[in-house]
Amino acid sequence: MARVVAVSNRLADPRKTAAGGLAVALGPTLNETGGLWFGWSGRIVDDRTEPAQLLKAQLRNSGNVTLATVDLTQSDHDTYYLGYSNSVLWPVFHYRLDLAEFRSDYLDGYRRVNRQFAQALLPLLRDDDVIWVHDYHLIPLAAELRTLGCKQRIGFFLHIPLPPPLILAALPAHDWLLRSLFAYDLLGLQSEADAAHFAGFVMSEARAHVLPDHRFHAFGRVLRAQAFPIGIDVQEFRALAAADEAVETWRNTSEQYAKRQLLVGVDRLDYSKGLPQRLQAFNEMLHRYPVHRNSATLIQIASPSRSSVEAYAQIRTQLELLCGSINGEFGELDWMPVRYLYRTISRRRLPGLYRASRVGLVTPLRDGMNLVAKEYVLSQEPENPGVLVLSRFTGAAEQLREALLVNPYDISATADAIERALHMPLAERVERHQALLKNVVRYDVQWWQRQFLATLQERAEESHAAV
Ligand code: ADQ
Repeated sequence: MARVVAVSNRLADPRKTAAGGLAVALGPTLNETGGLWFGWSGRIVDDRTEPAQLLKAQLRNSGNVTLATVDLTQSDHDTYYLGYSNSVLWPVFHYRLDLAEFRSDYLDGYRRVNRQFAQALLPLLRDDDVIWVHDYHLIPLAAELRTLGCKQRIGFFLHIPLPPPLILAALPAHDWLLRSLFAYDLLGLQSEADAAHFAGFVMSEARAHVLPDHRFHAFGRVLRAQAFPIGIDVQEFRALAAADEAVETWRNTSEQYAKRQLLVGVDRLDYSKGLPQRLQAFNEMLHRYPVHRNSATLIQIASPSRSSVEAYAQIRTQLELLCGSINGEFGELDWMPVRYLYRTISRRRLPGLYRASRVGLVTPLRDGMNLVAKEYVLSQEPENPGVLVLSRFTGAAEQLREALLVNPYDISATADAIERALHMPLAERVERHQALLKNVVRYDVQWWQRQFLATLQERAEESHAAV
């Protein structure tokens, strides 16, 4: 197999345990192919740093994998990362035009950093590499690489949702972004809904021709675009679940709540995750179903995220107010309905916490996939599983049909679903869980990366054959 080159905004050392995320997904393939992983080092340097220094990647090895990183200047970080990536693309792609800050300096910074990344990556590439670029920070990377003469196969995976055409069309630079995507050979999306939005967008905005096998012809190039729903590393997570820390967390939490019913939410603190609506639904459930007072307890873990972006600071305050008001209204001397933790908890404890919880609440207003939903399912005891309450607006909802699917905007219906989950008879819980588990195990992260890379290589062979 050809050498795989992964590119993402941040990278993690694949050899470090519990690295999670992409490191777990890509680590083995990068290792087997002696691969390269390129991205931002996480360091911010002075604006007066010599351009030549910014274009020279720092290399280090992790097993068979080469990690190549570059620094960002303060102004590049503020415009490319906080600005265009997280204050324009993130809100717009999560259907939140109201939160987007369309500033031309953000777009300039985004273009500049993508160009710099391409210039720093190019000298590290070999002719037969397969390049896999990840996420919204790097949409124009392939176009920049092509301008520099790069002919290798390049695939792109979008981890966040792709909104409907009319929302995308509100982005001031949407035509440029769309053209940039056609510099890739393969575009991977999380869900069929996202893939349909892409098809609608290229047909209306670029008059693309639709070809067989998910391919589109526009701007003189052919791009294959289809859904590759991401999964979790089932083996890794099962090993975490069986290890001491998870078992201990499960025992302690179950003992502590032996007479109560636990609900759990684990999220990055982000406005897309629907946290205020979740708390409102829980509040309404306690109002309308008094039987759950002094019993149903929600542990909500929200890890700090992008706190220097204004919209994130606001959601944090809103959440703290809501938790305080629910606890003030329903709390007793020996019971608080909501335990809210504003922190990241160790990945090693997560399976124990999920397993101790009768209900998993995953209710984003919009989410590309949502891996917490899959982790929750995998952590349950098959003979006595908990119930997943899942927003229909997550990519995961296309696969996890046997969850209790909810519309998180409908507070009252979500409150009813939480009530139903708390009361669900064992036989129904087992039946739903079996179906969910089958899906999570079958479509794991290895399946995802194998499918994507095989499709990317297939495209290459076909186009070579066609020439
Ligand atoms: P995220 O928005 O970060 O990812 P998610 O898919 O839920 O969302 O993944 C989060 C990961 O971080 C999970 O493994 C979870 O266990 C962990 N995590 C979250 N909050 C935590 C906390 N408070 N403490 C400890 N661990 C926590 C983006 C997209 C998603 C898409 C993924 C992968 O927004 O839609 O599913 O990428 O493609």
